[in-house]
Amino acid sequence: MKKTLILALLVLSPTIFAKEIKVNVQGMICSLCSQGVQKKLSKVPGVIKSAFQLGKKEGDVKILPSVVITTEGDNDLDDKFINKLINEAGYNVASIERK
Ligand SMILES: [Cu+2]
Repeated sequence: MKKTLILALLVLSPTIFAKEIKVNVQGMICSLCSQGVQKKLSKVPGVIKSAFQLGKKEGDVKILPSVVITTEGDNDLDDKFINKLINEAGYNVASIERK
C-alpha cells in the first residue's frame, strides 16, 4: 500500500509541482519560428513541456506570440537565461509572466 502511494507520488510529482512560465516573444510569427525555439527548449534540463501560441489580433488588440514553458518540480528558469535562449533562437523577449 505504502509502496503504491510513493510510486504514484513519484509519477505525478513532476506535473503537480510543475511551474509554468509564460514568455511573450517578439518576432516568432510562424510555426517554423516556434519550432526553432522549441528545439532550444527541449535541450534545457528540467523543461518538460513548451506550448506555443502564435500572435493574433483580437479586434484592435494585438496579442504577441508566446510560449508557456512547463518545468519539472522546483526547476525555474531565470529571466536572464530565458532572454539568452530566445535571443540565440533569433527572437526577443517582450515580457515574462509567472503564475
Ligand atoms: Cu517563422
